[in-house]
Parts: sequence; structure tokens; C-alpha cells
Amino acid sequence: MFGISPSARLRPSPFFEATRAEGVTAFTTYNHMLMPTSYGHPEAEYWRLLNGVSQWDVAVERQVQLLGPDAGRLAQILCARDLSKCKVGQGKYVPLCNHAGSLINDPILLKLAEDRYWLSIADSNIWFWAGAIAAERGLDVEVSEPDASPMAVQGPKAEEVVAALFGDWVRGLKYFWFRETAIEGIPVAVARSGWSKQGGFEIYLLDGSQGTKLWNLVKEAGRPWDIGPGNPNFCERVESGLLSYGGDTDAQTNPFEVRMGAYVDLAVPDDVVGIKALRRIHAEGPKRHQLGVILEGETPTELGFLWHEIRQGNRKVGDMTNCVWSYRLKKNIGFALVGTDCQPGDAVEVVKDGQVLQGTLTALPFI
Ligand code: THG
Repeated sequence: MFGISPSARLRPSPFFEATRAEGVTAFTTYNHMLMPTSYGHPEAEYWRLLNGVSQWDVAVERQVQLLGPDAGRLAQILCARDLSKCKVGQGKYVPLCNHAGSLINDPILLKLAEDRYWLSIADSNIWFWAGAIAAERGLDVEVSEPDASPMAVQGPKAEEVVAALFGDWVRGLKYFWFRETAIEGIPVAVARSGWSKQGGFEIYLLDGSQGTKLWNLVKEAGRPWDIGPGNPNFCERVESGLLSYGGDTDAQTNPFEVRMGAYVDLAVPDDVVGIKALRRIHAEGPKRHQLGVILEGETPTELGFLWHEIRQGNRKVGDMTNCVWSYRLKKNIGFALVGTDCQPGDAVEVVKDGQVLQGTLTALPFI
């Protein structure tokens, strides 16, 4: 479509050269970085994730490090989920909210030590946020960006590849748990996580100068399982119902609207940012909720840059926040952020580029 002008503001991933060598054909921006979004064969990349193993540069999932005596307190103040039982080596999916209870990020929190936490963030600036909250509350904690860059290995064969590299202990890792280790002198942390429902791991590179070397080690180890390059797969994540903060949310979205209510603990202390608003929203009942929508028609279509209005009759009831051709369902599908009076089974119209498409609401996930 168009090129990208290099700039010191647009930070390269440590895996940038490796992905170029793999033939990357498209990028998106995320946390002021570039993330590969295609290697030119979307359907083959999808089936590789479903049936084999896929290697992703997800270094854009940056870490916000909280370090110091008050690191645990700051983590809890930022997160509307109870962290009191979180162990060293454990990760948790957590909603970060502002004072109004609106979602401002949905990171994975990693507890590295009693005085060291990482927030592995989605696309919004949490360094400023965490640093400001820490200073305003007078906490003894340093907020910084560590040298840590995740690479995902996803798919049903991912465990074989990661076990071949690191040993059989990785098979015993529980979901979102991780361990720090090294491979050929490269410091890494290995976690069972990743933005797909096909299973897999994330290898956090802890020395950004060794990205190409780590990429090639994983690629070499994956050869028997026919590993290949990929990226967070749009089709698979929509089919699987995984949330994209910023894509499927707007400035007013609260966690209850987007199926994150299970990760909110209303009993966390009153000093947790947004908890009072979240208790009120919960008591009143959220105004919107997230469902799926299946469009009629057999021609693959895409969302483009804007949300599409969802109507019932002449009334706007919400928005379609993503749209993709499902290779498994053979339909165009997407998420609907709609009023809580809308229910699965309801017929809706989706207004796309001036055209009105017929659709049906359904529960998430699709598959
Ligand atoms: N990897 C790392 N950091 C990240 C992401 C990642 N940070 C931003 C973004 N992705 C975080 N978003 C999600 C969203 C969903 C899940 C993981 C990260 C996820 N959810 C499961 C689900 O919804 O079914 C399980 C959640 C649970 O059971 O707790 O896996 O990809 N490093």
C-alpha cells in the first residue's frame, strides 16, 4: 500500500533483521514500534498456526518494570485484580483501568521477585501512567523499561519445539507461569502464554543485541516440525474470541463490557485506581456487552480503519469492532460491542462502506 519512513521514534524490534530475512511483507505500529503482520501468505500462515507451529516477533509487547520495596503495592494499585496470592514465577492477565473504570490496557503481569514486576502491555503508554501514580502516591518504586522482548512460538507443535530447545521442564509450565533461563549464553524467560488459543510459549529475549541469534535458534529447533514465520493471527484470534485492547475498545469501555469481569476483584482495597467506579458500574449493570456477529454472504471482507455501525431497524445498537473471513466457519465474522438488550440469535444490520449487510449476533468465542 505504502512504505514506512524510518525514524528514531519508531523503534525496531530486536528481531527486525530476522523477520526481514524471513520475507515480512507488512507491519503495524504498536507501542511506538513496528510489528510484522504478514509474510504474504495469510491462509498458509493461519493453517500453520492451527496444525503446526508458528514463530512470531511480538517484541512490541513491551514490559513496564516496577522495581523496589513498593513494587507489589504499585502493581496492586494499578490492577483491578487481586494480586495478593500471585507467586514469583507466575503471570496473570489483568485489567488496568483509569479512575472512571475505563480500560486503559490489558497486560499480562509477571511477578519476577517480591520487589520486581513486569506489566507486559498492549498498545498504550503505561510507563507514564505507572510513574505518575507512583509519584502521586509517594511510593518507593522505580518504573522503567527493561531490555525484554517477547517472541511467541504458537501452535499444537510449539511444545515440542520449545522442549527441544530448553528441555522437558517446559512441558510442566502452567498457563502464564514462566522461568528465567539461558540458551547458548542468551538470557531469556520462557512463559506458557501467547495471543492464540492453539497453545504455545513466549520466549522473552533479555539481551536485545541477540535477536537474530535467538530467532535462528528457534527456527533451527523447529525445522523437524516445519516451523515458519507468522504473527498474532487476526482470523484465529477473532474465531477464538481474544480481545484486542484499542481495537475492540474505546475510551469508555469498561472490563465488564468486554468479558473481563472475571479478572476484576471488587474486594481489592479502595486505593486501587478505578475500583470505586468499577463497583458502581457493576452495581448498576454495564450498558454494553461483547458478542460475536456472523455476516451473511460468501465474499471475504475486512473492517478497514473504522468501526461499523450495527443497527436494528433504524436504531443504532452498537458497533462491529473487527471483521475477518473465517477460514473454518467460511463466513465473515467479527465482534459486536452492543447494548445489553441485544442477545445472541438477534438479527442485525451492519453498515459497511455505505452498504447494509445482514448479520446475526452470537456468543463468543465463535470456536
Ligand atoms: N503476550 C505478552 N504480552 C501481551 C500480550 C501477549 N500483552 C498485551 C496483550 N497480549 C494482552 N492481551 C491478552 C489477551 C488475552 C490473553 C492474553 C493476552 C489470553 N487470554 C485467555 C482467554 O481470554 O481465554 C486466557 C486468560 C486467562 O485464563 O487468564 O491468553 O500475547 N507477553
